Amino acid sequence: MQRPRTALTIAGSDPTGGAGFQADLRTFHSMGVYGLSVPAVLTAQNTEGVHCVHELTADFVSEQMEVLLRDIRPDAVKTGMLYSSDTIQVIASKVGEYSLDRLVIDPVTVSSTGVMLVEEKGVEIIRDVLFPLAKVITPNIYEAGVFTGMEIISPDDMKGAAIKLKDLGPETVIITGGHLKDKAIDMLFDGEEFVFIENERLEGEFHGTGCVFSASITAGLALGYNAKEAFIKAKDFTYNAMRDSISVGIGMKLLYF
Ligand code: PXL
Repeated sequence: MQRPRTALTIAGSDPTGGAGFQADLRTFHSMGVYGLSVPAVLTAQNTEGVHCVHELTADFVSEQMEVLLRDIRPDAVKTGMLYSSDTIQVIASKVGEYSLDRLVIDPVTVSSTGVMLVEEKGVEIIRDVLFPLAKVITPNIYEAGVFTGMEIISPDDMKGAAIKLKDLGPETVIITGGHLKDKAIDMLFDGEEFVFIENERLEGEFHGTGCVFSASITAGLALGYNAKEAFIKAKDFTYNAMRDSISVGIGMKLLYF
C-alpha cells in the first residue's frame, strides 16, 4: 500500500471533540489523511462553553514539534487555538526550521460563547509572525475584524478585509461568513480573484465549524489540491457535517461526519 498523506494539527484540546485538535484529527481521518497532533493548550469545556484554559509551556510545545518533525514530515500543517504568545513564537520558529510550506493558520481568537482563546498580545504575534508563513489563513468575519480593525457585515466588507489581510503576507485569504446576517457566504482571495461560495443558512448553534473547515482545507492541501480546490471541497465537507450535526450535550450542536 502507498504511504498515506499526513497532516499535522497544532491546536488546543477540546474534550467534547467538537472543536480543537480532536475535531481536526477526525476531519483528517474522514478525508483519508493520516492525522498527527501537537496539543498547544488544554481547555476544560462542554457543549455549553469553555470553563477555563490551561497553558502548556512553550518549551514543551517546541519539544513535541521537534521530536515529531525529526521523524515525520507532514504533507500539510494547521494551527488552531494556541493561546500564548511564547507558544506562537516557538511554532513559527519550528515552521521555519523545518520549511513547512503547506501551512493553514486558523487565527482562533474567541470562542462562540465569547471566551478569549488567545492572550492579548498573541493577536499581534499571530498577525506579524504566523500570517507571513501561511499558505492559507481562515479567519471568520469577527477574527478578520480583529486583525484589520474593520467591521465586517457584508460581502463587500469581506473583500476589503481580505485585501488588507493579504498584505500581511499569506498566500491566500479565506474569510468565513457563517455569521453574516442573512446569508452564509465564504470567500477566497488569492491576490487575483475573489471566489464566493454561498450556502443556505442552517439553523442552530454549532460548535467547531471553524476547526472542521480549516482542518478540511489542510487535508485538501495534504492530498495535493490547490487552495481554491481545497476551499471548494472544505466548504462542502463542513456544510454536510453541519447538516448531519448531533446534540449530544445540553448546549451547542456538534458537527458529525
Ligand atoms: O472553535 C474555536 C476553538 C478552537 N479550539 C479549541 C476551542 C475552540 C472553541 O471553543 O475550544 C480548543
